Amino acid sequence: MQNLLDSYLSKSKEKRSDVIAYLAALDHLQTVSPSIADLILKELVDQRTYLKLIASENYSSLSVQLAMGNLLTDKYSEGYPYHRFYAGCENVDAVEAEAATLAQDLFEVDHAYVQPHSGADANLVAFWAILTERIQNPFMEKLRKKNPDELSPEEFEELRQLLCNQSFMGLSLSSGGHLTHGFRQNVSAKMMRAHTYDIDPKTGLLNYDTIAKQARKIKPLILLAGYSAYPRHINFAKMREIADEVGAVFMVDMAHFAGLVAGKVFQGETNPTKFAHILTTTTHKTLRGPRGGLVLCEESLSQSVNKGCPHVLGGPLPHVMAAKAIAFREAHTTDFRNYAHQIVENSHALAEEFIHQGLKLVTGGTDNHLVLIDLTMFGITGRIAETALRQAGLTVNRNMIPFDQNGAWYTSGLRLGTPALTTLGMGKKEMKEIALILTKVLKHTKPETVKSTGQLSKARGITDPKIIEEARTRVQSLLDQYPLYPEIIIS
Ligand code: DSN
Repeated sequence: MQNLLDSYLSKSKEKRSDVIAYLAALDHLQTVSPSIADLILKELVDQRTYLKLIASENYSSLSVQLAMGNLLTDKYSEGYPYHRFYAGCENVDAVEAEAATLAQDLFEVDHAYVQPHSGADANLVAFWAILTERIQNPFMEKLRKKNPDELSPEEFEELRQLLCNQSFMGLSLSSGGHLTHGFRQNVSAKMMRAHTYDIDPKTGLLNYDTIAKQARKIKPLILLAGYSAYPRHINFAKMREIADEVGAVFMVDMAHFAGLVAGKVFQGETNPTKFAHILTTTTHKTLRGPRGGLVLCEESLSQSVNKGCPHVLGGPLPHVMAAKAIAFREAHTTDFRNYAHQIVENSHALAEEFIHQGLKLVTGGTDNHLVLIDLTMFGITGRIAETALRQAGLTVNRNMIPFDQNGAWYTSGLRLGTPALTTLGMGKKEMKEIALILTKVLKHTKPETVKSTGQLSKARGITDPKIIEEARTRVQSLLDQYPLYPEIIIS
């Protein structure tokens, strides 16, 4: 069994306390559970072996990771700061309050709720708060004055029906929206009446006039903006105007681009915090914190949002809230702002080279951290491309393109993002090289023919092995120049 701390101390001139603590923890885990320690190190090796181009992933700092590995995990703390259902929460109160204050300052909003375990949870908390606070009708006005325990069975049933009958509008999955924005099989489409809006089929862009027309017809309680796979800016000022015109609450899910908001890349009409009544995000994507969620809102929604646990969520994770506080502090620095700007510069560079190579990109380019490649010109599905690229040393994810004929499993697109590689320090030159490697692999990949049917497979492809080998060598050269967590020395 190797001793990671000894290797570091003997091979490195620097003696960083975060590294020492981190490696000592891993060494210890090797003694209590060699299999788990081994899997953690295997994951490190895996992440070091591939170029990570998954748009929703990143590499968090050792400090963020260290903040999660401690006794805070042992504490139950249902409720919210200074209002708990358990005794002995004074320190968790302070942790949560500090994380919330840091988030409020970072995003310049009235209120932050740092408990959600994920972005999907954050969306449920936000939906629930809006349903609780913003349905305008005499029945709800009456109920708001009552203790919920005092509702008669008839009133309770009427309430349930009323909640299910509320409408919201979100971007459709096939146009780049998230599952929780009203995808039929998601709970979001069942707890309310979900209506989705699409991008303009001609331009691939949001058309605010079309969205406004749809909103006037539907008059949703919630107008939701945000995406998982839309490579362009959203004009949040226009979306807010539409919401105001139809009397909707304007909610933004900025899970993908919260780091670009925190890093002041998205300003003016592209900064959602200036226009939304309520915002949600994950904390682990461009924001580069621990895996988790966050709700931000104006004061009038704060009380209901704070009741996220126990009304919507299970017990908070105080150790993760501590790590969120560390990440929000990190995001408050000039370094982080430079990082956020570089993410977008890198994304531009990637897109430019793809276009130069003749590839088709959805919307013809990007304004943010992601690029969506339309693979139809190659005659392969996203699934085939994803597998070929993984063999070549690139981790990407297949994704639907708007109005995709191949559905969500096979898809006709690839979504690439620059947040993780930018964390490693890569810049425009490396993005160009990556675009060249990736294009070459795609050009030399063909679908297999299914013997039994004679049809082209959507799942299996063939790539020239020489091309894979060449790509692997070029990928390795990039990985060698920009190592992941170089302080963790595995012999
Ligand atoms: N799974 C995330 C993504 O990859 O975009 C969204 O939840």
